Amino acid sequence: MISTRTIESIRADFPLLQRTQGKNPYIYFDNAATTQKPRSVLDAARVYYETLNSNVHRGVHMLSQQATDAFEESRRVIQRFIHAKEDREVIFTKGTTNGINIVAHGFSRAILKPGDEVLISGMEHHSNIVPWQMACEYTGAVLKVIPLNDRGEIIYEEFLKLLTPRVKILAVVQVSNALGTVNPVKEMIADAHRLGIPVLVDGAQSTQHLRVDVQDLDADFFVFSGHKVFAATGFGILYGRAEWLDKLPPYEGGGEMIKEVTFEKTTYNELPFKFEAGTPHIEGALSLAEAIRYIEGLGIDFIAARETELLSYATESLAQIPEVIPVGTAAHKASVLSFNIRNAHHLDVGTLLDKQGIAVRTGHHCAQPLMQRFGIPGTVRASFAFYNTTAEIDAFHQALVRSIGMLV
Ligand code: C6P
Repeated sequence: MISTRTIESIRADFPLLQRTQGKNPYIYFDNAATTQKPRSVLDAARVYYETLNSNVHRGVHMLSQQATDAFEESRRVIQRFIHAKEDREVIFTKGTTNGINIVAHGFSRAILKPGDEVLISGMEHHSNIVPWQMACEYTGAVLKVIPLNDRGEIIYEEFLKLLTPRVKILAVVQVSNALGTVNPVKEMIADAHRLGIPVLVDGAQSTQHLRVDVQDLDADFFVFSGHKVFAATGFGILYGRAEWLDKLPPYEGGGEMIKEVTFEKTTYNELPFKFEAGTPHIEGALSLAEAIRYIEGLGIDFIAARETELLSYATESLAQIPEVIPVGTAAHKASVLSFNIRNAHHLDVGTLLDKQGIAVRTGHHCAQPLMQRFGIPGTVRASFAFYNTTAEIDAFHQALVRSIGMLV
């Protein structure tokens, strides 16, 4: 726990949080979709273009070398943040979706055979379903799904039953974007490893809320997106244990990922470059490193504690409204409150909240199979970051009551 700063001074770091709608401050409760950026992150991208702009790993000239140093220093900042053993295990990607596709493609080319199984959970985002379905389609492997209970938690006994030597990879989300459920991934990884099964953890919704230590988790792969961690869009991380990354073929061919090219044959570059074809998103890397410095300045434990408080305050607040039907009531949750309003459509609720200056997300949240499990077309989702306040939650409560008055 670090921060002793006031919430007002923290909010002042985020230009977008100064926006208003009409006379009221704008309330941003769509942090699971993307987070707002502190000024230091915005400055990192601007300063890069103003003082360092050049291509990395390519030039002998001063600018290119300085840009390369800053770019590779970002990799080490990210390595330390997620506690990876080596910086070559940190692959720069376009985001979570891209990271999962790189691994699923590698498994479809090098590992999966007909009759093998890929195990995922019933609460996965489409980006941790579709790439595996494609891998199964190409290889004849079979996709298996861990069922959920009515609270939106993995049924652990069912998970253990599905964990057989036929499973060649387990791919599971650490925090569900649609329910907020925090999965016991450390325990799941230990159980999978007892059978020698590698595990990919989708950290898109966990890295910004919880302390991530890939070595302590013993994860084989861990993916997340910069834009959900207060940094730029279009940039993310695939962490992979070096032994695994060495085993998988590259995803894209092109510049940077090669050692030597002839028309007859190409040999591939070492890690991490084997998976980084083409000119990278340089300012994306710099902005993520800056966002991590910002997070570390506040303290990830401070962030986690503050968000736990906000989530329980909001949960209690909505429990006072009889028309609210919560969706996802797991014992262990992070920062996401999904719900429906009895006899109202989630889209109408979201639209009325928007008219009152409150941004929430509505719909299936890119988790259609999960919505099917609950027999609903979608939910209203409020998702919080450390810069949100209980006063905003009070305003949200009042706006929701007004919306319900108009709808039911
Ligand atoms: N969820 C949401 O509003 P990308 O788009 O690659 O940065 O992240 C994909 C992704 C993968 N896994 C989980 C658990 C996610 O939540 C997301 C993105 C956003 O919930 C946009 S759909």
